[in-house]
Amino acid sequence: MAKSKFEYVKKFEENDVCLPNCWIVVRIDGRSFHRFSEDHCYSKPNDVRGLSLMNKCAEEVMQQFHDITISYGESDEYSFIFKRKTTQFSRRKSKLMTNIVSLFSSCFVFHWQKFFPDTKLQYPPMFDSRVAVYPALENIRDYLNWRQADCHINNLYNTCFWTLVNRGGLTTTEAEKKLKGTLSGDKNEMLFSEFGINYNEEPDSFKKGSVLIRELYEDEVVKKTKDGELTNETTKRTRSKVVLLHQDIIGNSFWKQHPNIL
Ligand SMILES: Nc1nc2c(ncn2[C@@H]2O[C@H](COP(=O)(O)OP(=O)(O)O)[C@@H](O)[C@H]2O)c(=O)[nH]1
Ligand SMILES: [Mg+2]
Repeated sequence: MAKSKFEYVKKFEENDVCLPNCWIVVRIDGRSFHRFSEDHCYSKPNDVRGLSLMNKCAEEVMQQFHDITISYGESDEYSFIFKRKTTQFSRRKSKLMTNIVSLFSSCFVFHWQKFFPDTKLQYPPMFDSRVAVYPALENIRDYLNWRQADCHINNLYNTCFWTLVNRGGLTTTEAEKKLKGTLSGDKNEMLFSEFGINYNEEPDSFKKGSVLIRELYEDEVVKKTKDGELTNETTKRTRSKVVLLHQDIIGNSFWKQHPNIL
């Protein structure tokens, strides 16, 4: 087809191909979810319905994009890690981040009612997304460590904060003041001595966040003839499914158990 004289405008587009041989991370994050969670009566500090909806959306993203080998979610964010050699969208950053964030957002709305049957969605939620590329195993491991450490720090703080408010009768300002400058040991101690809460016994889904990986399993299927007719013989087929875990990914044991993820 002949090119129009306007075609030159394409040259103004930026080249945004991600560096080769690097892990590509796409992280999405809810916009103003502090307000969104208030407006939709999320329970504090963790709303199981909200977290489960986030996990469902991430699972759908992984079902659509097979080169994502692991995803990690906490609060209103999710990180998706593409394998090093992915050629998805020719590794174009804008294609990767926009397709993932738009699929995630539409799934969030699409599945809302299943997870919040008694709460009307008040307005369309928004998510941002960004891309980072990591060249070394140490860096991508540290990226995931960073997010899981963030989950731990926030969850410990929020558990203390809401226990002081809901059970200790403090105002939010008083609770904030009481927690200012405390270390994690102080917070554990406060929960235990003042409220009899052993932080270690809190659910792993809150303490560790959510990890989605693919697990291989064998499936037996009936063999077909060349013409597509069923026979009496069966054959084994390896398939994969996305599984949800709430485990520590900072230590080495998870990675020893799943050596092919990164
Ligand atoms: N009550 C409640 N709030 C949540 C939950 N998950 C996320 N949030 C809120 O979402 C915010 C997410 O943090 P951040 O992205 O930094 O804030 P944002 O700019 O308001 O989206 C948290 O600070 C909480 O206020 C939840 O399970 N329960
Ligand atoms: Mg947010």
